[in-house]
Amino acid sequence: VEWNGLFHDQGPLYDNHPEPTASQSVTLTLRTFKGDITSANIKYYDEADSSFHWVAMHWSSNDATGRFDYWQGTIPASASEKYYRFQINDGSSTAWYNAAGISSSEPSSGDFFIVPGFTTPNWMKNGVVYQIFPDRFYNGDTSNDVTNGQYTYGGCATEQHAWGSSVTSNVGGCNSSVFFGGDLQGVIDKLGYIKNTLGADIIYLNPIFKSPTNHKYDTEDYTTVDPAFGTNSLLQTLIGDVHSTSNGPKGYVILDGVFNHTGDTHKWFDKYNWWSSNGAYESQSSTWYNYYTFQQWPNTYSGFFGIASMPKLNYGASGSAVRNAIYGSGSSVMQTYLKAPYSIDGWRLDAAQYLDANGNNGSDSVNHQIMREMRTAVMSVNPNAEILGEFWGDASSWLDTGDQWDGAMNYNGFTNPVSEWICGVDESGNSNSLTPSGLDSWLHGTRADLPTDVQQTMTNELGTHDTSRFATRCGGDIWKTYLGLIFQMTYVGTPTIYYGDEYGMQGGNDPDDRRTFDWSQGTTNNSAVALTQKLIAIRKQYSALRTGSFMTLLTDDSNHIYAFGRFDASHRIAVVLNNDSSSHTVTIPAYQLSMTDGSTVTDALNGGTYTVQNGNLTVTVNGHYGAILEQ
Ligand code: ARE
Ligand code: CA
Repeated sequence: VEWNGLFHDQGPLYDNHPEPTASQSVTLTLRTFKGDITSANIKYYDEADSSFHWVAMHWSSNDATGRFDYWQGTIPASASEKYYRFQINDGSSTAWYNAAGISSSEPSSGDFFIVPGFTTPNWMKNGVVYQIFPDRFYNGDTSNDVTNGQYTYGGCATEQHAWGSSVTSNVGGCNSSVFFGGDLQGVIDKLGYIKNTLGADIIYLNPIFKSPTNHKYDTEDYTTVDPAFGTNSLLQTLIGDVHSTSNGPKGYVILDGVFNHTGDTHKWFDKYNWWSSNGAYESQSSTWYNYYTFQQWPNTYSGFFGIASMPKLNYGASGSAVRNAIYGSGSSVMQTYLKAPYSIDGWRLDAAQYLDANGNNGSDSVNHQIMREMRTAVMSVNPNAEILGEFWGDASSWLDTGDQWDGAMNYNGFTNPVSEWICGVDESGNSNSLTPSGLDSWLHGTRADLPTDVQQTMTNELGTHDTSRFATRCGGDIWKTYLGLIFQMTYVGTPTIYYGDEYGMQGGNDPDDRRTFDWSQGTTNNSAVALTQKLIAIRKQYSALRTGSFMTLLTDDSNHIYAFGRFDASHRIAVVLNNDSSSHTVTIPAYQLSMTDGSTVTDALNGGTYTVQNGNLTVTVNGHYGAILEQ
């Protein structure tokens, strides 16, 4: 069997129902070189009977170039989750093919997934996220700025900023104590920049509820927007403006759900007696005493990473008061903001892996049980909502069964490998480099762990508020930012821009990665912003880049070239990325995308055209740049 001819994935040309209902059968297509094989079978495992089943495939057609055969087989409809692989025979040899790759012996893991009834939101698959750390984005209302001494504790920290002067009213440690006045009015004022100039349509806001720190991961009151950010009614205005089509594309809003812990100033805990009622810290007979885990009351209790200002919530058993308060039916935090008059579109779950019932930072079965209940509660209010988990490793145990999250922040399958390849350091700034072939196998492996519809809603970040800035990891070379942006906007998953990364904002680790946005750069006069605008427009134009198949075309380790295809019924696109500092003339196997000899492609980035010859395309790509060749 010629491995180089084999292809299957759950893109629209190869799988008629990547997200089937329980009553839809799934017809799979497998590609081989023409005449190469004598038979092929689907071997699938069905959770319903915990057994493998075989489906013989039949020849169905040839591709446009005549180089390939398509074989098809159908897995019958049912409600149970299934996993499948292919067995391919040519009379003398057998090959096995699944999501993890091709082998001559049968694999024991890495199969493709079928999860009937599980769908991830189309708007998330098709959108581009813009992530905002509100205190640092834009000060739209100076009347609500934090004033010196508003929160009273020590003082420290200097940070580098483009505007504003820091205010050192300090609760929560040095780095959390400087405020720059950014707010929700500032986001409203800059929606034109986000939606029209850039073309991003999903706003993910870092925490906005009342809290004494600039990052607001230590919630004081889930029911109230922080007064320095605005009011609850201004939040409604913001969401309405994002949803509105009068100022650009219809948009969506995702809020940061910090539910592993509260702040120690929350009334449930009330360490400093800011509230008139008794919190758990103040009295063992407090209504909320069981909301937390005390090893020794009052001063020894479980906190996020042991941080005293972030006492961990104890989720207890099903039906507990904490579960009801956070996601129960009715006026729980999660349901309230999903419903009118707010109608947010999704939650990002902060520190999601740690939600538990014993204060241990992560007790798996309880955690997964909580996540299942949370999904049910969210979907009952808005079945189109996005649940985005924060997890830095392989998040498949929350994603593969379709009953917990829709996607996760893609540190593991995007941020880290891309940073290592382009910048030569990982997301934490440690030296580590990758070759194109190392990069390709990393990306392939992380995709293979996830159902296709999940791959398409993993959020692909160059950086976040928890990592150093991509531009800084890459030594301030703006060309590497260009290459990072081209990669991000053409790869599988929801591109997620951390405010400022679109112009190459610099910054080291937290808190230096939260500098104020330099609005003199927030225009298409900035070359990286102009490129971002163009790339988002290209991504919006071609569904192949969003929900199409992915095929590796070239890994050239000595020239630092990585090329891949994205394609569906409408378009075939070859993306060529050059991570060398000099330009290279690259030949890629266009026939693999069924591009016919004599046909032309156009580089969507610069308008250049090229003709397919002898099955190949030859294109010259600038150093630290890319080509997006479409037909
Ligand atoms: C503050 C200071 C820091 C200081 C820290 C500890 O700013 O300089 O080191 O305190 O004293 C929020 C704020 C932070 C704040 C923190 C504590 O944004 O500024 O730090 O609260 O007060 C792990 C967790 C993951 C977490 C990251 C940061 O698993 O959940 O660490 N991310 C979320 C948010 C954060 C937020 C919190 C959680 C708390 O996104 O912004 O911090 O609500 C590996 C591991 C990961 C680990 C990752 C990073 O990859 O696998 O598990 O993530 O490294 O360390
Ligand atoms: Ca302000």
